[in-house]
Amino acid sequence: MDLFHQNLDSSLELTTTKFDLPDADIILFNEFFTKTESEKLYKNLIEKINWQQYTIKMFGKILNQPRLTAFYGEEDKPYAYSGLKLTPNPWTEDLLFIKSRITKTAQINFSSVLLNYYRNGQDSMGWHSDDEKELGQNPVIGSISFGETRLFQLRHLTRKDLKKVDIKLTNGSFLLMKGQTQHYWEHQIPKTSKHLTPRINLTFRTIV
Ligand SMILES: O=C(O)CCC(=O)C(=O)O
Ligand SMILES: [Mn+2]
Repeated sequence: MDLFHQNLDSSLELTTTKFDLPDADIILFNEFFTKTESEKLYKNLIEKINWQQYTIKMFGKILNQPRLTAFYGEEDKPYAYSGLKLTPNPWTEDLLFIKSRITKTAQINFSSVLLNYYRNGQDSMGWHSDDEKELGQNPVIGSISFGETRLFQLRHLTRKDLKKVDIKLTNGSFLLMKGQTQHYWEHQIPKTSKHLTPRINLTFRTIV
């Protein structure tokens, strides 16, 4: 059993994938956080974050969003998103640790983070671009995942000749989207009937 796990571990290397897509600038760093760091952060975030169940209005009905959400960051930077006005909770030690680790690579000082807690395969996020006006002209989005692997899909807004892009976001990975990506592409986390354990995603943003 130990040997099996050892082999598995040594086949997982820190890999960097730069996606060759038109009108996009997307890089994925797998294993950006070590397994030990990821496990600890996953547990801490589930326990300590001030998770909220927000609602959405759809077809005249008030429905629960299919995930839990929290917003943290600089206190003078509220965020209007998906019909909600989010007031930030103050940074925590864990969030500042994650932010400091990704800042060097992203070369940007993120002001805020939106956290999503996908409890199982039925939790999801629909197609959207992170293009709210508070995020400025070319938003830089630093996306960190802990826990269960989920499929992250991208599709071009106008180029119907381009195929949908599937990216697996694994435990400890860091996906960096910048440049014109949010103007030309939208993304989603689809639902799946597979039995999945929880996943936490953090999208660091800069509110100007
Ligand atoms: O969970 C994810 O990987 C995506 C989250 C996302 O797109 C968002 O928070 O805007
Ligand atoms: Mn998004």
